[in-house]
Amino acid sequence: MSPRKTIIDTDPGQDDAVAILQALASPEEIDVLGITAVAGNVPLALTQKNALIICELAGKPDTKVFSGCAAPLQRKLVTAEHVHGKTGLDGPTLPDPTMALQDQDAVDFIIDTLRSEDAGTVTLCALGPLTNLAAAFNKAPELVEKVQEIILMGGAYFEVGNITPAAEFNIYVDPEAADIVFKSGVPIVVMPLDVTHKALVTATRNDAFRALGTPVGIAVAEMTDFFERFDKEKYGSAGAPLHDPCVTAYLIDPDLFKGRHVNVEIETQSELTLGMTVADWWGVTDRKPNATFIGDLDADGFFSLLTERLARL
Ligand SMILES: [Ca+2]
Repeated sequence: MSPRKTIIDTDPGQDDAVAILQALASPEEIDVLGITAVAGNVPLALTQKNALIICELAGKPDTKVFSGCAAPLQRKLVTAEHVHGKTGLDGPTLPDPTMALQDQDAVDFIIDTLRSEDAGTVTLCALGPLTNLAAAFNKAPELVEKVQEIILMGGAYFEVGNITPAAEFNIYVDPEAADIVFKSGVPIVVMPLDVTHKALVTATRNDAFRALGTPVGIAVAEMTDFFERFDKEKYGSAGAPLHDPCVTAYLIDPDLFKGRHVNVEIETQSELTLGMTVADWWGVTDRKPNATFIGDLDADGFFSLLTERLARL
């Protein structure tokens, strides 16, 4: 099989960083056409800078990185420095990037790519709020049907919320954008908290990253060390969940994951449950399935794949 042409839309974020590293280390499966930054975990000025830092850490300074939307479609940006630190990449000390952003806007890059590539050959991986994708769909609705698949980290059903009691961060930050994406008709695979909370970096797994002894392995271990203090305190879990790498791992080996094809709707009105992903996991409505909602993964397989790929960089 030839590698899937992929655009990675992202708001790095330590877990975004690990996902980007895994993608750039996996050219047999993933052809990274470009990385589009969006505001989310931290403001856009930092997410785009962090994307450049990660490409340089990966030794892939030729990767095209684009700057996207600085704010959600209709709302004020909510950020998550309480999880990711002031820079979004707190943990390791990484040099400022020397590579530059592309001149083109991220939304226009997504549109131009969909326009120029054959229908059904471009996959969109979304690791942050869905603002850039929704903006592209709003601007060029005729291109929506050309998307092969959207694989996104966002939402939750059984785990419910992490930024509010009802909502997961990426969907909560831009629920109107999420609503557009989930109503788009594009085949969607969702990595909700239900599965990402099972991708836990235990001490043994983090030692395996560190034991790679490479700048990438050590940086990933240090990022995870930083990231996990939040989840250990909040959830009492054995380590940090690697949310976003679930998306890139799915691109490489979908058999690691199990889910159901169900209807997922986004709450955009209620103050109480804004950004909730209402997933019809039990099939109690006759609403049409629009997404494959993942619920479980082979965690050991996931971490051995990730470690093997990071070792290549
Ligand atoms: Ca992210």
